[in-house]
Amino acid sequence: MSTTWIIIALVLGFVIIFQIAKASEYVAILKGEEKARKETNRINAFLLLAFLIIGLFGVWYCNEKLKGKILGEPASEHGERIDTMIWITLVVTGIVFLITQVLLFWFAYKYQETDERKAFYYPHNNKLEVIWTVIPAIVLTVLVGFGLYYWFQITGEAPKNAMIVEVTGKQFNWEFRYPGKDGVLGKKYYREVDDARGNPLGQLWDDPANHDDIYVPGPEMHLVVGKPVKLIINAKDVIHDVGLAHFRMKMDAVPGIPTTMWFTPKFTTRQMREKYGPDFNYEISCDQMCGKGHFSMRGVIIVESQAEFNAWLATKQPQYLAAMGANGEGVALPPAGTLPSDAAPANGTDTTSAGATRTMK
Ligand SMILES: [Cu+2]
Repeated sequence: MSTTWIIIALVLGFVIIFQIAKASEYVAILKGEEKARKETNRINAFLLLAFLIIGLFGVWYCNEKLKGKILGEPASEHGERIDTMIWITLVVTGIVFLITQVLLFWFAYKYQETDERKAFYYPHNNKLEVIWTVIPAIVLTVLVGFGLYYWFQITGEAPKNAMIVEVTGKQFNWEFRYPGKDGVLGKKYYREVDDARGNPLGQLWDDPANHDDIYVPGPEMHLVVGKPVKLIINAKDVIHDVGLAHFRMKMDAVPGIPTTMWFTPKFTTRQMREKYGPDFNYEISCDQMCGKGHFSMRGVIIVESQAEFNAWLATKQPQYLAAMGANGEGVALPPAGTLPSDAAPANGTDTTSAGATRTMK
């Protein structure tokens, strides 16, 4: 039904425009072709000037209206660099934007047709072509170079003292895993994923590194202020994306390919609330359209002191114990060595982060 209406509207629109064009043609004939053209020219020149003034006012107005409403100050050192790059890019392109737009519209107005002046025919100039090709090329190269330099720092090796948190995306929430006292995440295998048996991440219980790993089902991830954190990112079903707007970080969560990124939170959640109001929360959003519930993949990051973090972690039990409970006393786990922990990744069928956790050891 709505398609029919759209077609009717389009046809009507076409007929109206056609009639207006016809009518203005008759007017031109009545007034005299030459006079009508000059009049249209004058009107167009004036409209272009008006467009310039209203347009520039609009740019200023939007900026004024939205100032301070976007992301606030970056809450990580990486974020500061990202913001610096955005500012440099905005200033450079902003200056070019202003100069070119003002010239374009002002010239169209100023040099409109008059009887006293004839247009100057100037079809080509090699020198000018070279200048306006080479200068933008150099500027863009510098900007991209800056970007690459920072990108390699951000995605490069995390500092030695970094804490590790594993983030797993699934439809539709985030799950977290902390490595426990040994600082090492145990191996996983996707076929072991079994919520009913207390193993939502597919941890391999014959790997002792798993015995102290702490599973946190979300939506809260806890981090320590001033301490670098390395995120090891996984997905269980489709591609998700860990989007940390306040830290200016984002990284895809891909099934079968663990990705990483690291950053250092600069302010605690409490400090940010003092600045931005009591409702402030660091957020994890899913930045990849991942299905019907995509919008609901909101996680919250609590940045706190080391002592607060330790106290929080102390309230959690290793998932190993929960899984043992879920299996029930007397129900034996498969004996060590029978799980496909080591053979599987080598033949390429592994779709967990086992590969990543292994290289970290
Ligand atoms: Cu998602």
